[in-house]
Amino acid sequence: MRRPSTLSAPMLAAAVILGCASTGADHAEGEHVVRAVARMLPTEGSGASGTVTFTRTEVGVRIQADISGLAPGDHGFHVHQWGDASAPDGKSAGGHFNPHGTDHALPEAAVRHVGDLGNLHAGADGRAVYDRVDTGLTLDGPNSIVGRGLIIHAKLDDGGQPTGNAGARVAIGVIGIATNGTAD
Ligand SMILES: [Cu+2]
Ligand SMILES: [Zn+2]
Repeated sequence: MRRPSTLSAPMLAAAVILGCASTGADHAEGEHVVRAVARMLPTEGSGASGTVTFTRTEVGVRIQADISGLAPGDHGFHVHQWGDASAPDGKSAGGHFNPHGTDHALPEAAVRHVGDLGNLHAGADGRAVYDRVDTGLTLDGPNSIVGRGLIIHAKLDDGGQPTGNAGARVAIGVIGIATNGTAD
């Protein structure tokens, strides 16, 4: 369920502070996820597949995607709420991962869903490569995307409400901890 947009300012501030704290590498205890991966598989009727990695860096999480089998052009790319790929059409992943109940936007916007990653651009050969560092999502804490779903859509995410008008889901993956992807 989406959190109502009437989320109080103090609650929102607390959420933001927790989110920022979780990006630090100086936690007193515990193991931290430093690298996560999603194997993307085609939904029913699609031929799109590939791999996406998420690597913690000093300045954010570096996201690297290499996807093949797409229609040439732009394809919305988002972290969705649930890491559930059981439905053939990918709908079991739910809506965009949006822990702060904000509006949808493109990834460079100051306010957006945590899961808003913009678009993959596929060339004439159907291959899309994406490589950017994101400061909105994390691999630990309340903004953590580990265990969530990753979706590639049929159409362009135009930044419109409520979810960018990106259409059907053509590939789905579940974001998990990569091999040897933790550190103290
Ligand atoms: Cu999506
Ligand atoms: Zn969104």
